[in-house]
Amino acid sequence: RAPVYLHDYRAPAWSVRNVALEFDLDAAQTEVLAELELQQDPAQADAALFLHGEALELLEISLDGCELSPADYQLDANGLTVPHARGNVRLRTRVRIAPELNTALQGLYLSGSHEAGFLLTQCEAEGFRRITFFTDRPDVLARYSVMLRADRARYPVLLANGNPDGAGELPDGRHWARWLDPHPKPSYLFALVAGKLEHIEDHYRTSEGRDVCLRIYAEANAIAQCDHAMRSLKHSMRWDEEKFGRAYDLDVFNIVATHDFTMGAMENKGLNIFNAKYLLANMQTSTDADFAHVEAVVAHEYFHNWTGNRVTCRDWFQLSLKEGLTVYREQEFCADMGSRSLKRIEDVQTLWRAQFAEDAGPLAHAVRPEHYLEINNFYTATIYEKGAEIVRMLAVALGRDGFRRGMDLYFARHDGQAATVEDFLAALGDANKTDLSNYLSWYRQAGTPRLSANGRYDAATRTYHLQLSQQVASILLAADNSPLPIPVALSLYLPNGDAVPLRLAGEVAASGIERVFVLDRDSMTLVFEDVFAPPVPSLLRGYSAPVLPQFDVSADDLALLLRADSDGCNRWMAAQALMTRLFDADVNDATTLVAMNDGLAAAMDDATLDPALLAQLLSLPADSILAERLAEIDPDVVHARIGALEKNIAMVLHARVLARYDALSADETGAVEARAPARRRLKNRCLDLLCSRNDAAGIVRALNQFENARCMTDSLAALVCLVRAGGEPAEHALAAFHARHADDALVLDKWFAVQAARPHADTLDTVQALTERADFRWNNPNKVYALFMTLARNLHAFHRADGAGYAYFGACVQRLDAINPQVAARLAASFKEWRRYEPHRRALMQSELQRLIELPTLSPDLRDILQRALA
Ligand code: DPP
Ligand code: ZN
Repeated sequence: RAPVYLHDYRAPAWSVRNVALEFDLDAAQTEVLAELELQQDPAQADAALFLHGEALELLEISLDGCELSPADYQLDANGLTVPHARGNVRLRTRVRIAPELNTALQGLYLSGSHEAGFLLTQCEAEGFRRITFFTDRPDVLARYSVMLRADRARYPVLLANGNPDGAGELPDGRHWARWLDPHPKPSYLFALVAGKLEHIEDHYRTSEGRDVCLRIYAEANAIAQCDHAMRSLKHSMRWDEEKFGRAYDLDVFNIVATHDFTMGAMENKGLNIFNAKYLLANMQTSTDADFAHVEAVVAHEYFHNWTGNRVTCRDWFQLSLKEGLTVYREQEFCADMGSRSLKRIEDVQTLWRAQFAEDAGPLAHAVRPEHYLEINNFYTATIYEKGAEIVRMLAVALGRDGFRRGMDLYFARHDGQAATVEDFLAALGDANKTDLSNYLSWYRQAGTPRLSANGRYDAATRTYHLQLSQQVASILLAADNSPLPIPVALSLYLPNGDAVPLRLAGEVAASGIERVFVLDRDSMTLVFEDVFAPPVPSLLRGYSAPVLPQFDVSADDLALLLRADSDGCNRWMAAQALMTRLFDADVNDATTLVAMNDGLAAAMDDATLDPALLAQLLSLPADSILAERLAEIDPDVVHARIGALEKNIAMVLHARVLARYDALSADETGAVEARAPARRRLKNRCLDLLCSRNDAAGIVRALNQFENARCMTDSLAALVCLVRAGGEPAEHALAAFHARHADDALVLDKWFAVQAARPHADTLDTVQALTERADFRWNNPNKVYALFMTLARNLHAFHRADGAGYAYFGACVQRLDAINPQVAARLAASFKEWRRYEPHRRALMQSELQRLIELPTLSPDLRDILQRALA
């Protein structure tokens, strides 16, 4: 395959206005008849008609009613060329495909077993070309009419995009249903579902007065777990009307759950398809975190109806135009539904753990890349999470009303179009009579920029000079390495914990205690007046820009922020900074240790503190973030230092943690209501600390919690502690958990993952043994991720010094590549930081990557990852 370059973009030579599809559905063999009304761009009059198509068996082809002979067209592995077509033509093709052999889960495939499964599609990014010949690119928007025919007993439910347009019976026990989607859409948003599914139904009346029938479809054994998703959907619909003025635009909105899905979920127009993991929820089988994920993903896919579907992407380089923007909208929705600062902390955690690591290694890429080999490999933390951070910076810089004005103009200008990042920035800027084009650099530069801050207090003049400066990422200097606009939200705190009213030199009056300054040069100095004591700067409040903070503040300053900052996110960042310093010093830094211990103790004694925020304050930064602190990563050092830090916290806070655990535990009701999850989060962090030294006091509580848990959150948290401690109680608990949930695939995923996470070198053998079980399936992405994504994060097993972890993992990637290349490529990316490791492991990882890349057959997806990792 040849790389695709952004600068090669050309408008489509051939577009499709209307398409009529007819499916004769069957798991073994499905026939697809397609009638395309094609239109040639007059400016590209000599361009041959080319349609993408892969793994299609062509049965019939005609142009404007005349059957074509093989001399009239060319077929190759990428598609179909009809050289003599000109102007406006009607092309009709009939193809045959084999859904049940489709283990890549792209295009039309079978979920579940041959006898009882159902048929469904996944077309983003380039799956539609595995269904029929088509101009399979996002800037070709067509109106679809879809006729589905299938056996009624086997496939009673027949769904496609848009509104239903009739249904009826056919001879031989077959039936039909027709669907009409009035909104022109790109092919990646096409979807159909056929099978035996139950549904729940509700209604929603839009602000425009449209009555929408909402349905969620799932297999019979899961239909009782769809209510939370339905509630989340209705909340999302209301929120998008209130916050962005966007109402839904069809008479029906359908969601379908499947256990066989490579990604999280898909926003197909009017027919969202979800990985069951992000749709089903029930207190007995789902954790509080699962509930939150369902709410977030339902919202995310719903919000795509405007940011993605009504305004789509011109080409796949603009992927973040829909994904970053939609993640931002999802984050804001969740913040409004729950706790804003908690949500922000979780989002920052994800960014630091997943995106910063990606951005620091060989797979780093810009939010808008300039080229790609395999677009499937760009559904990354950078496109999603960093993309959302850029939108957040724009929202912070423009303010709430300004951002809304900008979004209104973006929708007004581009509704029904395929847009670019430039279009987005222009709309936001024009609506606010400002030029935001310098934010394009954020989309073009890879790597995490650093922000440093140095303060100087002058007691004589009561002024405080704060110098802010940026350093672009040290790796991957892009063609564009101009300074970035970095919105810095800041406050100044006095030693007594009061915030200073902010007045810059030259201003007549102070305006507020928090302000946003945009650093758009290499460096700038802010001079604040009327500062009556040396202040502690609270910077990047709410984490106002996705930069790596390098602030010159003392441990005592951090302790002050941990105690007194009115921004929960910054309190948490202060705690994280203290812990990181202690990790750097292998806990041998008395001043920082005292500051952290006192700060955490004070937080535990503060009865007014939100328990969920307290749980976050008590949590260490992720292993992967701490590992990055070392010049060369040695997993043994990382593990030893984290253990020492954790044990210090457990020891110093022991009495408080024990008392808090017991009190929370006595109050536990297993409820789903708003404050219960926050209390459970704190309770389970306490349990974690109590078990960190393998004390009897902790283990007894974990056993007791496991036996008496009223909800999955508590049961799973206890199981994790028991499995970490190992021995007979762990074996017993694992067996009991399995027996209790043997027929629930999603709970079994947790059971697999808990074992793959056990911090021990032997976990590798455990994982190997688990793959031999009848309830493990290599062709099910959820099962594979539960075991192998978890294994890849396991410092002890994956990074075993003898290299067995790498060799086994590599062999599994190889095996998976023949089944589902996207899954294989995602797993292979786990090797991405190989160069950062100490020489011995570095060599072992490199040789495994080398072995893989020399394999005779590799999918383009996996090859792309391996090439970039080794480059
Ligand atoms: N477009 C999907 C999503 O992120 C991914 N397939 O919602
Ligand atoms: Zn999305």
